[in-house]
Amino acid sequence: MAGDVTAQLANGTLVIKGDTLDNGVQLSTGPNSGEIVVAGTTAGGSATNLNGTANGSATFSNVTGLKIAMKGGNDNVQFEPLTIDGNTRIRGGRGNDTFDIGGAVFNGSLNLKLGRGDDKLTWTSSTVSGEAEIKGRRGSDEVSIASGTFDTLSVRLGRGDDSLSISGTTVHTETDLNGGLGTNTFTDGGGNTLNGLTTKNFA
Ligand SMILES: [Ca+2]
Ligand SMILES: [Ca+2]
Repeated sequence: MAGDVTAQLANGTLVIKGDTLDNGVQLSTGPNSGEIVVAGTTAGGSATNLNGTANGSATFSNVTGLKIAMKGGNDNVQFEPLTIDGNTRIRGGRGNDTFDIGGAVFNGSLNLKLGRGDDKLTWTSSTVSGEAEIKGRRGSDEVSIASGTFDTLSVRLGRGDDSLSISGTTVHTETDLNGGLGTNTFTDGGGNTLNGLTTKNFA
């Protein structure tokens, strides 16, 4: 069972909610300017209902903010190339969640909480214009950032043995990297300009 995900617009904010089962959701650009398509994807071996339709999709326009809460289960959140205007908040919740963010532009702040569980975030060629905050909790989290562009970047990995790798990435003003409790590794893959860099709690 891959559960039910709802996607709806509330006062301009696109609100996507999962349930306690494994959910898969993909966000991409629609055929017309400014459109965002939310689709259910297969997770844990079965289709995810998107607004009641197995691996269905829904298209939204005039989106001025984004909130995603996946709740329990092993969830998968995927961003294809798209632009999100306004602030974005993403909650992985409990379970071992996977986040793939590729070619996304966040015109605003980004607050991404991986939640408990062994979570994996793969960030490629994506930009945040406002403050970017990535937080893990209990569990062994794996965060990989390649070709990112940020104004400020804060990564806090919480409890568990976590790993962070950053390559080809520019942070304009402040970079705060904290592995949290546990035995953590930070890999500088090169090609980075990390202004105002502080690193803490990495072996
Ligand atoms: Ca879920
Ligand atoms: Ca999680």
